[in-house]
Amino acid sequence: MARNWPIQRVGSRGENVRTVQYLLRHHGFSIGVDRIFGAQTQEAVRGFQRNRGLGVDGIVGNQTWPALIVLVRAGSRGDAVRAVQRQLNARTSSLAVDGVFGPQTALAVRGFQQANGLLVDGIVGPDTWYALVSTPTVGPTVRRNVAKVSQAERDKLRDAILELDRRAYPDGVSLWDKQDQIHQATHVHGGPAFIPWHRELVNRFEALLKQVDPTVALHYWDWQTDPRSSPDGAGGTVNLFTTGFMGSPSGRAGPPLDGFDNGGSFPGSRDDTGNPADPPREIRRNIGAGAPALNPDATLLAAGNGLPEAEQYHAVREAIEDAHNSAHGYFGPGSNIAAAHASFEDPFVFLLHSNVDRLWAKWQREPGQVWRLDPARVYGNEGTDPRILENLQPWAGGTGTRPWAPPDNQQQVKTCKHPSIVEPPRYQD
Ligand SMILES: [Cu+2]
Repeated sequence: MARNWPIQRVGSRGENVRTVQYLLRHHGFSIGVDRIFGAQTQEAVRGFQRNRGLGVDGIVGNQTWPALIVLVRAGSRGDAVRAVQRQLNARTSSLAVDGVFGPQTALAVRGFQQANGLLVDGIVGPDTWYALVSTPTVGPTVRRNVAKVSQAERDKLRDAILELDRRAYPDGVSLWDKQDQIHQATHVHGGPAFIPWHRELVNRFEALLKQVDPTVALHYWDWQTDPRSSPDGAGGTVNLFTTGFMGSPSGRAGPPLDGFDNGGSFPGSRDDTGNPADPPREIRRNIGAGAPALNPDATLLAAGNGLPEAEQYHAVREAIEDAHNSAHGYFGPGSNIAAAHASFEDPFVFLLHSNVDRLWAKWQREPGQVWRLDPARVYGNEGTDPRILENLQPWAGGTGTRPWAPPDNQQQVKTCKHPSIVEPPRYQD
């Protein structure tokens, strides 16, 4: 099939220009990398074309792209790897642009290949290069109040969640069922790592959703509102617990989540077999009347006000976790979300946790408090706590959970101080 590589020429700007610049550097041209196709880049392209016996026009199109790209795979190093890392970061990854093709880059390449219908081999050859430079990049998405986004936006989120139960890890556990397995294996609650660990969980979950649909965002439930009549921002209300979105607010969740549980039957359920690939017996809700009785956001965020910087994180993370505990309890006796061991069997828990993360992000971004964006300072006195300094599990491979353990060995080692965790995701109130 004839390919139409995206034409890059004088005046072009953006990620593909940066890719051209990195690849020219790979081929020995000492040029700057600034995403702008100027005279210096043009001169280097002409030089490259001359060396290769191509038509010398200074334009990177169908003739020059295939000559510029090089095979990049595990163990590769240098500017061609940087080009790949930048392209992946322009989508959903947050890789270090270090020019080293390590396990994280490999994982991101595989995710990209899977999302784009390519052979999933972790190797960047002509097909993957072509997809990287020709499929549109979407900018970062913003997590918004799920009652205030459009119905289409909610549909998109629902569909992406449903799709996660149709795709599986190498051990046969679906991307959705894996979430409960992760939570069961770790239970990071009641301590300094509660908030950052759950940020990693939520970020990773959103990255999975983006493999299904790069434009989807993990919107949040504002727990100050009754999810059955949450203000839509336009004078009306939205019921989040319908067959069109998250299922029933009482009894079995049912459609559209009826494929997510075992229909209430114990035999063959995860609860019976202990196999994380089997569905849980049932997803139940028993939501109380009205909205949860919780302190307003402003009160939670002010919990550390007036304390020394080093003591503020402790105060705020406790206030947020307490409110979060009550929000879990709001789903009622016998519900999955109210049960510590079953809460991640119900997808709505991620909308609750997106809200937990929003509050931390909001606190971090308060004006005049830039120290809250600094990994060395944000946790205050708790920054030396072993729970902040240890590697986050199960992704570091320490709990034996696949694919972050043998035989897949896709370990990803990070602590709570990693920039990708301290950096707040984008939220809109
Ligand atoms: Cu929780």
